[in-house]
Amino acid sequence: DGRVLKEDILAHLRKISATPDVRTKVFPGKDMAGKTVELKGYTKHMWKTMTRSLSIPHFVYSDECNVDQVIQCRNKVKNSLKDEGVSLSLMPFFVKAASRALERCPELNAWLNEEDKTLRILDSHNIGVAMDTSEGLVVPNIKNVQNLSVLAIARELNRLQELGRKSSIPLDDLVGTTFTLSNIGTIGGTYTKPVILPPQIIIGAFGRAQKVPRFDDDGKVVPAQIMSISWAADHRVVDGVTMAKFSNLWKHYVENPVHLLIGA
Ligand code: CAO
Repeated sequence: DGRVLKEDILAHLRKISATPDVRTKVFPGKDMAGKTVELKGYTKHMWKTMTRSLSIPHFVYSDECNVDQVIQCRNKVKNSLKDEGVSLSLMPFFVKAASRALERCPELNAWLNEEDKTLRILDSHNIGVAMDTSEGLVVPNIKNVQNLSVLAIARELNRLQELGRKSSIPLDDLVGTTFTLSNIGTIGGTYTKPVILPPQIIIGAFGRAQKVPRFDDDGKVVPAQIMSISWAADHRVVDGVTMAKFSNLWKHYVENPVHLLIGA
């Protein structure tokens, strides 16, 4: 009579578990099957840092950001910069926006000392960029972003990406990070919850920008490039209002990138 009975499900389960195809199915990465892989390099370091992060009470704050203007801005100069050997992506704008927002919220550019229960506020905006390399995840930083133009940040990022490709980022580029950004949107994914890298107290992450319908000021539906942003803050020392204030500032700079092009 069309009903699926318990016996039907059991019969189906017996059938699929007895099918040789299912049991001996070959998955991609077959050569790795049965092998024990030793954790090394960047992955070994990730184990240590992420285990330490587990003890941090994460407060996650998410929003969306319209990246229409910043994309237009980048597209206007992308090709001419390429001729000069500079690859300009969106990331240098995001990094500069973080530095501008930190100028207004200096208490977020800080290291937490858990033993002393003190917060060391830092002058230099050494902004770490999570980077996917053949050796795994690594987070080199761009030093003194507060003194750098968007173009100078792009050059630095290009240098670090080149070193990352060769897995030869020197220690000096890996130490002293005060604030971190992670752009998983280069690969995919709409939302992500980032994990703080102690002793830092904040990390930001971006999803993939996508063209979606939004209302304009006149109530008309218009296409907009929207990117999700998520900030994770150490809730022992950062409250939600401070996080929201910082996020609004960052968003303001990215949505109005002309402000990023004026000054350093
Ligand atoms: N949405 C849509 N497109 C994006 C994007 C986003 N959020 N971010 C970058 N893009 C675009 C870039 O503009 C570029 O476009 P073109 O091909 O038109 O030039 C393209 O994606 C590739 O960018 P890229 O990777 O060359 O450079 P980038 O500066 O944007 O990113 C870096 C640099 C280091 C962030 C990136 O290479 C990377 O490694 N991302 C992965 C980070 C990661 O692993 N995070 C997870 C950490 S937790 O495990």
